[in-house]
Amino acid sequence: MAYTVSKLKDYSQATLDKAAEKLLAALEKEAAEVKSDSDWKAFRDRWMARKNGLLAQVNDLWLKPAPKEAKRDVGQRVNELKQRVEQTIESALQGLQSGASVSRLESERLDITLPGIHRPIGAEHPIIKTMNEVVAVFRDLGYSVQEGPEIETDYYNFEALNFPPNHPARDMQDTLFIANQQAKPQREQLVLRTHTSPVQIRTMEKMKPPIRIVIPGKVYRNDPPDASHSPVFHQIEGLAVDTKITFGDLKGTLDHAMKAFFGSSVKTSFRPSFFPFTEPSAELMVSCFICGGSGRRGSDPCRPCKQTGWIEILGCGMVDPNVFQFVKENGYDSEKVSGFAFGMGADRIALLKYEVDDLQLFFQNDVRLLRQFA
Ligand code: 2NL
Repeated sequence: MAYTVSKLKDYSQATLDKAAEKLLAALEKEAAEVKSDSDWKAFRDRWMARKNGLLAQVNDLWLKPAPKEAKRDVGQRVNELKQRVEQTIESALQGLQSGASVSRLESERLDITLPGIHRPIGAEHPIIKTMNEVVAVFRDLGYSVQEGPEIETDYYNFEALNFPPNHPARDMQDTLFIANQQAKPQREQLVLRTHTSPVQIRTMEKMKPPIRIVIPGKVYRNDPPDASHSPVFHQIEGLAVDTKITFGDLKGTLDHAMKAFFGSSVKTSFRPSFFPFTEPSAELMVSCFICGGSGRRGSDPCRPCKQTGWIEILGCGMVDPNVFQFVKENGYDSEKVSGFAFGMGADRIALLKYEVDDLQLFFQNDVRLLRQFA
């Protein structure tokens, strides 16, 4: 039976004590039964509602009819009961909330010892990997890395690199030109850079000698794609300028770099060559790191070196004084400084190193190829 407030039969201390005791017992019992927010609201309203709440009834049935001489005493008791009711309602709410936060902790429990969710991660592309490895070799020698724009002016891409005005590389056959440049003077006309060499000129314009730099980057040529060509490919160039740099420095530096990159057992060999921006120029051959220089793999001919035992890796040479002429005002006086430079194709080196036989595989991004580098 739910508790109800009834009239007092008299206003003696004993009757008042008993009535208060009954009320408080009911209050505690109901508070203990509050299990949810809606329980609590019903509990609060049953006791506190202005109209006909139990406290309002206490007021109406106990205090109002009390005779004058008992009013003070009854009023005080009613006030005490009112405070107890308010406190009990408040602590029932708090009990509900702390119970809720315990269950929230329970539901958000995180076991950090469980294995994580496996997400497949990407891998460095073999060309980028090759570039990073080559760059790391030169970083260890104290070279800094430079980068520059892929859209270049004729000046930086050709003129300052000692290409004569009618050199075949300036032809539409070889170079990708930006459209609608004819109105500009030739040196300002824009092309997609055909090598990373323009960055060497830009660096010499902003940094005085001595310098040691490597430049990795994308370059462009008007070549249709096939197993060994692509309109976009990658180069790594290097440049060292100082007083008294000799061809011996070039040979020693590049021999070390090849051993660091391909393994200490490779040999190097230099053969005469030609580039517009170097004099003298050379091609660097590395003993075949696939067959060890024998030209054979077991009973088969070695394909990467075409049975010669040697693989061409890069072009190099001593910086042509005509190139220094363009940056002479920044301290590059060919009477005072000399330098060597080299350039290599990262794509070709990656093809050889990983024995991939079609350059297009590097640009199709088929996961079956890429996964092998993960
Ligand atoms: C190759 C050959 C080479 C250079 C690049 C260079 C740059 C300046 C001055 C002199 Cl600013 N040289 N770069 C020199 C020799 C060869 O590249 O076969 N690259 C794929």
